[in-house]
Amino acid sequence: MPEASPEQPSGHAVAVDVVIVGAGFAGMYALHRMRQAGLSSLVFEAGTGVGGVWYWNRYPGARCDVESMQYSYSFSEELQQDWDWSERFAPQPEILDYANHVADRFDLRRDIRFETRVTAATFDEAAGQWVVETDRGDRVRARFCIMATGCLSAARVPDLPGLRDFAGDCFHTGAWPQQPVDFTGRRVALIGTGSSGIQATPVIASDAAQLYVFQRTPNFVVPARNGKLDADTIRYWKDDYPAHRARAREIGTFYEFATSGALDVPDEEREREYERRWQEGGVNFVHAFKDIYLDQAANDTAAEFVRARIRELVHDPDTAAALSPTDHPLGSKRICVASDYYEAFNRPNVTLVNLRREPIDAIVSGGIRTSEREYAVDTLVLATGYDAMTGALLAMDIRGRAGLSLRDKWAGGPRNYLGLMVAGFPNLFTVTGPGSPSVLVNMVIGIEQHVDWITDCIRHLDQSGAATIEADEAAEDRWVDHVNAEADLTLFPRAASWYVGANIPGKARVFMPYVGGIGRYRKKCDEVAANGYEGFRIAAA
Ligand code: N01
Repeated sequence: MPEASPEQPSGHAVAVDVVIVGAGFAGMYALHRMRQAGLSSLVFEAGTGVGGVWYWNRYPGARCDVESMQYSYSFSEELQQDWDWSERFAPQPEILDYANHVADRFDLRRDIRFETRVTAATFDEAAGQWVVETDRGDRVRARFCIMATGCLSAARVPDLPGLRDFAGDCFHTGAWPQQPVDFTGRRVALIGTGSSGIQATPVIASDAAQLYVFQRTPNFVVPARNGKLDADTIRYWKDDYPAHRARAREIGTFYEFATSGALDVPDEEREREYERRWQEGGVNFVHAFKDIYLDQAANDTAAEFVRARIRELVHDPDTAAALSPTDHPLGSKRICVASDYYEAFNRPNVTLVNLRREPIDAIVSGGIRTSEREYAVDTLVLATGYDAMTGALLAMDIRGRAGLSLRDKWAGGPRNYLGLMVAGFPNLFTVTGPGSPSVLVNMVIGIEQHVDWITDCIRHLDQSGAATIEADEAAEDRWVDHVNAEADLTLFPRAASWYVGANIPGKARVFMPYVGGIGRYRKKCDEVAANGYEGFRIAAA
């Protein structure tokens, strides 16, 4: 086992047991578990602080759409008892406070190198080590490399003609400045109507002189009905957190999962059920019937319910029609949860620009020119999403055996086993990688499951005197086929979403997350481990 010394000029070790890339929720927990396992570890983080997605996404209105009592670590009973959430859906600053609290409480910062971006990771076959390089000139050797780089962390700035000519301020929601942006009296253009743009719209509208929302594809938006957390809800969770967490490990997020199909019940009953969930708020709406994700006719009933609400909420019929999604099944793009989104379009200072009718010709120094007219703006907000799931990994030059490049291997879409390891890349783990439940479940649960599995795996290798573990190609092929087959049973592949890489020109169209559910997936991972890491090749030094 390499010692955590000598040191580089930066004060960090040149050799450690484990390099972890990223200090978001995954990287922080990985560091904690590696330390517990007695492994020397070093984390590289591009930001100045911990928190990952919650560090970067400081845009106005950013908050989590998983309820706060569920969106937190479960590994420490003291932590989950001590921490107090204030709202049903936690706002970004509070989640970032939580991440900082965890970093302090578990003394994580001393092994995190901030403002340092990993540029390359190369497997040295002779030494059986990864050589990790950074933009600060670090070159660190590690037996294991844990990529905790996040699923939605590579912000995508679209290739809009003239973008560089824009003379005003331009911000991407996923790389928001540390200091709050003051929109008071500003004319603002917001491009993109995914979860980020939809959350930001009403908040920016309340300050800006004028907000133009440039929409290419309308999304389904359900109301959050956010509010202060009441004492009874907090008590419900805290009185028996371990049991609730144990259940969450099987089901993911707590929703009311229905047992009947949408068309199995009379029309009035179906409407009542949608209305009840609409009034309660949150993602629970999509679980009103068991076949909403599976059957187009069932899905149509939910989609039409939402379109009817849009027509009620938005006063101008043309705007309501433009805001109504018709080109993808509800839920096949991540459902958006927001407060006062549709209502914002009734404000005199908010204008929807329908890019299907008037596409953007160019960004000009004073605003945006469409096929119809020029919109004069001072500030541009790009809510244009991410190169999801693979973008952050492929931004690094990762090379496995015989110089095999991950970029080349994944040119036709990500291939791996269990979303955890890639054949040809020994001892390199991906936390919530493509092919795992990841973005389709409460991320913290997915992260804890992966990090626990990785920790057990490394311990197993050390106890058995093994040096490397590597996914077997045949197992990888079978897993990729299984992930695709599961997705094909659902309506997910019918949308041109980031789930399939459709938002990135030239990216292979492959459905990336695993839809089979966290409980089933966990069982599979546990069985693989119990069967001596079936589907992996383990080798001695
Ligand atoms: O990104 P998106 P996001 N010209 O990819 C448009 C999570 N999240 O940051 O659909 C014009 O969903 C694009 O249009 P189109 C959540 O999982 C969670 O909003 O490609 N428009 C789309 O409207 C979410 O799904 C939370 O036609 C362009 C938008 O930009 C994921 O992050 C909050 C364009 C991008 O939407 C990503 O959400 C926030 C162009 N050239 C995010 N390029 C919560 O927990 C792109 N667009 C609540």
